[in-house]
Amino acid sequence: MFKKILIANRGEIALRIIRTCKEMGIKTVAVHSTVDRDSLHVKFADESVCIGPAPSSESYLNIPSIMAAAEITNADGIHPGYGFLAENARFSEICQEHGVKFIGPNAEMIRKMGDKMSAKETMIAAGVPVIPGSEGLLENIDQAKGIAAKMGYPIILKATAGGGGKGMRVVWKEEEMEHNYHNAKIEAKAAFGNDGIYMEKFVEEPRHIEIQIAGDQYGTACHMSERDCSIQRRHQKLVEESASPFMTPELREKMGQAAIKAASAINYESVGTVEFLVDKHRNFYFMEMNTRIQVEHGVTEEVINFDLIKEQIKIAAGIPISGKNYLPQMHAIECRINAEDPYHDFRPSPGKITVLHVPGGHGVRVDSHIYAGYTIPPYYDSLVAKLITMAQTREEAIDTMGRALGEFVIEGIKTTIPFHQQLMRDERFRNGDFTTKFLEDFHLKPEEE
Ligand code: MV4
Repeated sequence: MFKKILIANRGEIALRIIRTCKEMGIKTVAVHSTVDRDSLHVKFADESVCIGPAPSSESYLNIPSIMAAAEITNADGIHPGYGFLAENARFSEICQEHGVKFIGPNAEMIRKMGDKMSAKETMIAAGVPVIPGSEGLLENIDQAKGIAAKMGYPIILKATAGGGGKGMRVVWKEEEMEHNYHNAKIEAKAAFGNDGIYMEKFVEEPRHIEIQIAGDQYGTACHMSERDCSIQRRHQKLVEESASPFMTPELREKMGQAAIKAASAINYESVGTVEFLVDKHRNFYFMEMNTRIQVEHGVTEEVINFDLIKEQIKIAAGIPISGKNYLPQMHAIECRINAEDPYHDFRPSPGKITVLHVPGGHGVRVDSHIYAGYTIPPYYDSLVAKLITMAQTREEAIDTMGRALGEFVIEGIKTTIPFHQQLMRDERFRNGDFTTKFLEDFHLKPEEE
């Protein structure tokens, strides 16, 4: 087992990892930028190292600085959290070259899933359902028009180096193909330095349902059921839940087995997530695989009563997993509380938290790094807390969420709390009647002051 883990991250996820390390008797090293000097992850870790100035390119993405911090503190493992270096294949490789275990998959696994077209080809070969589309990357506009004519419009153009919604273009009819094709390529080149694009049939009003999986170093893989992440705004998830209100036991079994196939196809080692699009007929299609722990992992932890960070660390240490699959025993919902103003297009609202009251009581979990007097810096993501509630039924979990949101007091900054309060009262949401388009038609009522 590891003796000392360096956490190459900040905020709530750094804290989350430190907590599990403490329970496992593993020492922790926090790294931080100059503006994060007073952060809780620094205070809660056994040791800390400043790795650079505020911009993440010079601190949390600064590989030489992080490797130096691991070396001087004698860390034998590095946990990347999510974001930053979590899916950087080169970083995983560098850790390996320096004899420090990267707590996540190796470079080859990250690369296989990082290129979306090759990931899709791997899935086809493994027998995992994928969205019908081009075989390989598109070569020219005429070829693109030919494939689209055969398949039928609408279609979607996606960057092979993209993911998470970046660099996508929906094309509704042939006249729109030419400029979308060009723009998609230009955008992809600018954003990823790779202009490879491919085509898929556009699935209208799908649900985004993902399966949590784990694989160990000995080829065993299992699934831990689904999370429904359909409540998104501009590809930013705002609410996640498990079980999905759209799920059936049969579909869960089928999607769980498909996710295991996906993980096994690359001999996946660590915890990970296989994302699927699910259409109204409950057909499901592989979208992408995330080779990291995700923001929303907590809802799965609550419904299966299991510490995913502990499992991830154990897998990295070479401990085998049991191989059994996990089914939801509860219902859990997560609301992302961001430092954003939901009344003004969710614009960022960094600044000092003057007053703070955190909700508690039965069925409530709060994962957060904030405290009264803490200043949210403008340099990083706007997540300030993950509020999770759990209960026997979905309806009760929503009611508990409504109650907990009402207790949550964060003064000094704007937050997404009022948005979530209105969402929890929305009839369609309460009925589980939503797709990824839901928030386009959801309009916040004016402020109640
Ligand atoms: C799609 C799609 C419809 N059809 N692919 C968005 C994120 C990226 N992982 C893929 N995405 C989509 N791919 C086909 N063939 C619709 C989306 C999509 C979406 C997916 C999940 C959650 C929210 C979304 C919002 C808009 C579009």
